[in-house]
Amino acid sequence: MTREIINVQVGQAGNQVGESFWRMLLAEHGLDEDGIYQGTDPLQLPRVGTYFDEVNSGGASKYVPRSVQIDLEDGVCNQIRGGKIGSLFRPDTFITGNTGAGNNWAKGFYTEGAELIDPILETVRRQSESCDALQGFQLIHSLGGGTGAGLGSLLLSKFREVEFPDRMISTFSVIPSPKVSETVVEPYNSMLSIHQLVENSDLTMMIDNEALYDIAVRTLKINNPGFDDLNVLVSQVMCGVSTSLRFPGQLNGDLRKLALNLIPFPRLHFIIPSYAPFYDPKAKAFMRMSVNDLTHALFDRRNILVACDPRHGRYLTAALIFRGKVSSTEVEQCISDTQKKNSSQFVEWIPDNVSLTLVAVPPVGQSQSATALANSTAAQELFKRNLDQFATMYKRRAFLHWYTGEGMDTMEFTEAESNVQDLINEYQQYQEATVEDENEEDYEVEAAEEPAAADEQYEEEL
Ligand SMILES: Nc1nc2c(ncn2[C@@H]2O[C@H](COP(=O)(O)OP(=O)(O)OP(=O)(O)O)[C@@H](O)[C@H]2O)c(=O)[nH]1
Ligand SMILES: [Mg+2]
Repeated sequence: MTREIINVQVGQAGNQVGESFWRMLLAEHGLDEDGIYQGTDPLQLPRVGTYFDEVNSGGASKYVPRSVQIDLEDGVCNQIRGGKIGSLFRPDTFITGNTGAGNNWAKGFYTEGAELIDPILETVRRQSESCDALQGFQLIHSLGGGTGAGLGSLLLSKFREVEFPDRMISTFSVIPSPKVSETVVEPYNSMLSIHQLVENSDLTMMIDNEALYDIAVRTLKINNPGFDDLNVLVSQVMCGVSTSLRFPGQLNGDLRKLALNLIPFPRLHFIIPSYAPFYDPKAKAFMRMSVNDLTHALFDRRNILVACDPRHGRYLTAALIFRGKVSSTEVEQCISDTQKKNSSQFVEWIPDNVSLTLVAVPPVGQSQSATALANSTAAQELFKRNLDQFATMYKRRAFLHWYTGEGMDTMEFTEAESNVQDLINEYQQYQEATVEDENEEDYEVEAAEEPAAADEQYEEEL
């Protein structure tokens, strides 16, 4: 049975990335821009229902994105509506305001965004009612602005605490980089968002604009990459990540199974994706890679979507997805070789921590590809980068009045700071942990801490 996912895209980055993702998804499932099936591969339709609703249109089947498009200003959504695939979305799934959140997380979470929450939840509820067996949500948003970050966080908390407490919540979260944007308060918005994601997301795929920018310049040879260029990369990765959810395969067939294999501890659900091949479209020769090359590329820093170095950390778990005609024995051999050669980079206290999915359908225009989802302790580098930028300004309380002006308490900044610091410490603790740990008490402390943290959150809610 196909279990449905509802896509929710919020803010400029959310909607622009989302549009690019939907276009690629159409092509992958053999659907044209009107949602009519034109494909030839019998594997394209059996699980198309993961992301599309099938509706009857004049006797023929039409496939419509199960998606809600949200923004506090209407520019980007209007562009999507008027664009190539604009008429594909249900008109009543666009929800926009006209003020914007002006890069202010507090406006997205507490004021402007909060005013829009009822119609949004109403629309999401309606989408969920037409599902047979909703598995959960996928939120696309940036963490650096006001709407995707603030209103996006508010939505997650409503899903988790009120509307859909037992559904899986996954996010594709675009992390800000000074290479791509110059807004000074981005470290604030992004820290406040991570603070929320720790509690209210089950599985967060981190998409770091810094890494996207480097891949576009270095591998794709684009001198001055724009958002369109970056978003194609994101879509490739999103299609890679969701492959096992959309096509028949043996492993990780839904979000819960995927999360089960990837998340050994509930707070540590921040996934570092990598993908291969990213290729310069002008250099077609690069497109064919051996299984060995693909496997190597997945663990190569240059193919990783987060600007961090996995060699500085250790892999807790990883899920690898290979697409196209590849031999399973060959892939298994390559993975096992990689793990043996770099054994110190994989924690030894989770045996078999790399799972493998093979899907016969390759991406459009390619003969094969590979995606990795890594839960690596190197994620702490990204959080440290953010924490440092945050702390430098927060020490002087710079720009804080914009947030307190929307009724926000500075306590929330302090809490976000210490929550992210705790997260970094947890990654470090598991990075150092061994099978026979001398400090058994550490684990007991850790085990006792988790329910306490949950209590705290519970009290806050009250
Ligand atoms: N990869 C990518 N990043 C984007 C895109 N658009 C914006 N960003 C990044 O997202 C951050 C800004 O957030 P936006 O998504 O523009 O903001 P918003 O959610 O619309 O919120 P407000 O405009 O502040 O109300 C910056 O870090 C930008 O670099 C996009 O299309 N692709
Ligand atoms: Mg905006």
